[in-house]
Amino acid sequence: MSDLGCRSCGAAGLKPFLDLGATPLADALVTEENLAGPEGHFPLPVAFCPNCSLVQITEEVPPEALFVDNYLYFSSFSPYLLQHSRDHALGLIAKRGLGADSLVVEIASNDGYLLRNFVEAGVPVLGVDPAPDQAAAATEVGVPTWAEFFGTELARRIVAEKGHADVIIANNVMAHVPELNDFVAGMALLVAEDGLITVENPYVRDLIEHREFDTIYHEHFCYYSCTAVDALARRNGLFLNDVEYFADLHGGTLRWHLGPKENVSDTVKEYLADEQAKGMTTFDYYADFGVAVEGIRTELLGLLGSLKADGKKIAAYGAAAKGSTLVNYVGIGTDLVDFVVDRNVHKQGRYMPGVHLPIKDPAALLDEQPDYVLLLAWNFADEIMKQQDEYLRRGGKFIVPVPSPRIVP
Ligand code: JHZ
Repeated sequence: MSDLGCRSCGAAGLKPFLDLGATPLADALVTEENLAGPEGHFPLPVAFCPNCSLVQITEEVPPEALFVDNYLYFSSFSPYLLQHSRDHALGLIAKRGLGADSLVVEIASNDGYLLRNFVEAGVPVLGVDPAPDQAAAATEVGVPTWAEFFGTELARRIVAEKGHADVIIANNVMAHVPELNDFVAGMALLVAEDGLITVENPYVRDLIEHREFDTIYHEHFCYYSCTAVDALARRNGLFLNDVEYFADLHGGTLRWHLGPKENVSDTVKEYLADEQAKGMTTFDYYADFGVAVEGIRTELLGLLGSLKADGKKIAAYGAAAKGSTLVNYVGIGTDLVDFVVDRNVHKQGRYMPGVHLPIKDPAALLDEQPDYVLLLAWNFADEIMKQQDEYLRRGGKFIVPVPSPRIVP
């Protein structure tokens, strides 16, 4: 347990409520040559801050080890995410009247999946992403990208070279930074006086209520409520002015609108009141989560074990980071699951961290027709099931692990 206090407000007295044990780094997929080599395992304890309501992990792996070496997550493998991102970009262009004189900066711009929509419309952009392969892929599709970590120091350099940003977008990255206040203060420095910052992240309410424990891993330092974001923003000279909800994105995502001027919408006020009413600002809301998660482990192990005992063949879908948490925490090795499939060609041919399930092309589902497929990327259930209609038509079934294991259809 860290004795440094809360990552956001600095208060002491964090209250632990879940311990996922020592797990390997979720995206550190193992190559064939390294299978016999040593693999780091790191503790994964989760705590709540009674002062500012931020949920956070209290162990720290250096960000370079998480996002620079061996980081294989490319955003462009989900058509659903691409459409969501395009809608966001086109909406911003229209609503903010963006054009050739504007500047849009995206932090964690990955392979340019989002910024390319602005480029297409003639709006100048800058991507920021420390992952070298993703930054190179973005540059190749015409999205200028600085392969660096974002914070106040980089924000100053961007302002000096390019001016202030009319729009800053930070999707699925505010969870990924250990120095939260420096990150948000950086956005406050970079945004224009009348500019807008949009930040997307999975909602901690959905994590708890839908038992999405597998979205907890070392890359995700924090798990946000509106209450926690509001406090974090204000501390750094920004205001949480609006919020949108996307139920189907990453298990339930919020898009927070932050700005340098206070103009708080009724929707934000309703979310803040609702979080109070639900008890999300108190420890009790989180207290039973560990027991619920242990229940999922027992149930899933029982289900997979009995299917195996009946001679069934089981595979898995999605070499996702969340998949790594799940198979390692539950203890799902090659004795239960033969292989994992994933469309990301960079992941194929490697092995899941820790348990070393081999990763194959999704075509293996039709070639080998396992009886069951454990859906590790459950957040893309609709998309994946549509794509696997032939596997289903031939009698295949999926096992969805959360909120509690169930067989579909
Ligand atoms: P996916 C990611 O986590 C990355 P992960 C990151 N850590 C983050 O913060 C969260 O999202 C929010 C594959 N796939 O995106 C692609 C198919 O094979 O749910 C991915 O490898 N076929 C930054 O890694 C994996 O599944 C498909 O049809 O937990 C999904 O990983 C689709 C749609 C995906 O999240």
